[in-house]
Amino acid sequence: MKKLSMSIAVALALLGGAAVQAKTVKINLTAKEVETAIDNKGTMYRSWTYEGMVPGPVIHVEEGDVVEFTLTNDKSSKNSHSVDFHAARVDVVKDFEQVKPGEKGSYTFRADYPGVFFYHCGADPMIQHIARGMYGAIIVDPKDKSAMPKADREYVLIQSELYANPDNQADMMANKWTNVMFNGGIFKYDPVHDPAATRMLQAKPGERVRIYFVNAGVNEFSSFHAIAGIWDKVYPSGNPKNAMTGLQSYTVGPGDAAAFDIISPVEGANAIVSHSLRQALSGAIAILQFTKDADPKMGRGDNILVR
Ligand SMILES: [Cu+2]
Repeated sequence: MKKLSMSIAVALALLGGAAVQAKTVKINLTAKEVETAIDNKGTMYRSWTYEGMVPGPVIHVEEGDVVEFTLTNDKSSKNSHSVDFHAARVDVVKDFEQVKPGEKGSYTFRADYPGVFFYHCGADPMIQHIARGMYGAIIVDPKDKSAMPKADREYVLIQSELYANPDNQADMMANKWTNVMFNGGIFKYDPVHDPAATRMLQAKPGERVRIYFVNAGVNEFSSFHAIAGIWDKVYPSGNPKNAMTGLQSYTVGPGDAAAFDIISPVEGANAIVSHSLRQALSGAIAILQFTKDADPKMGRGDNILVR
């Protein structure tokens, strides 16, 4: 899998006589129209993507970072594409403008608010560009490292609906989806409902697991719940100042995101679902296995979003 190319330049600025670090982070994404698997059997779907994958790469910056962003639209693309970062405060017309095949577009923003934010294509028709797979998560770590309890493991889950025929925009407008997916796959992390599933989320009992949850939609609200568990903390938009305690479910609308902390006192499984049951039973279930033997690589490094 191609790693997100990201280079970091650190500049020192003198402000009021004190040295203040202003970090500039270069983020590059390439829009590509490719086939991707939408289930554990490998059924292929004509997707529009960032970096050839659904969801797109997880982008990780720190509160206060200046992000210099460039979108390259691959010359093999048949459509214009764009990126709308929900972590940015910019000009929708100039900065979120669509980029033609073979061209590049750039803009700069400062990540002023910590948390987890949706990013997606906003090219016309947006409903189709997102439904085909042009979405991802950007995590803005708080500058104050003590603002949230430290997570032992972190996972990204992005919910989206699957429309059988990606050319049929009318079905998207009429909300005629067939399945709801986490991270672009039907029952991707659920061997209970799909014996072909080989992947699960893992942690040890007692560990704090933080799930960065994004609802890409395009239409459905998610009632995000852990079956056999309780959310120790929920942070709407992932901002530490929004902490709520002891929740069973929390609703995340399309285009929204939140961070969910969970700790299990026992070994065993939790089933992470959208408790809107047509969504869960058509694919939006992920097993979180709590075991003393949890793989130390899971929920860390590149395994925050389990491919
Ligand atoms: Cu697009």
